[in-house]
Amino acid sequence: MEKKRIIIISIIALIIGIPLGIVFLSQNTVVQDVDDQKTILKGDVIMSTKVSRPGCEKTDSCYTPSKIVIKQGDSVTWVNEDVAFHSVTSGYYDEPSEIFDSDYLDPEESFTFIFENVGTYDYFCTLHPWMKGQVIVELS
Ligand SMILES: [Cu+2]
Repeated sequence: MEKKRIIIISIIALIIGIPLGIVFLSQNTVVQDVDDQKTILKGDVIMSTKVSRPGCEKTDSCYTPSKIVIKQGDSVTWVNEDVAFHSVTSGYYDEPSEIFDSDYLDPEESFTFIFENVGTYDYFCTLHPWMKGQVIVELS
């Protein structure tokens, strides 16, 4: 009698345990993939987590760094490390300049633009008006 009970409990444990094990395995795999991606993606400017809510503008950290100085002909790569969508769009929220526009960047997605001309380029996020940054291009 006792043996039968143990066998039944073991079978139930197996039935519950196997799917749980698969879930844990697949979760570990996903985490691994994200880690791998992060080491591959190299950005000059990062959109970090929680910038989709107002507040980052107070510490000038919506784009990190918010101001970057490069030489003429250099490129800048932005990486969206947030879990929300963002954009890198030239100009100001109420006045886009149409020099560059990343469109919506998915989490972990990046955008690169080569600056051929000297100048100061303001940019913003079309989804979050408080997100502002600047690229300063100097003579090489
Ligand atoms: Cu944004």
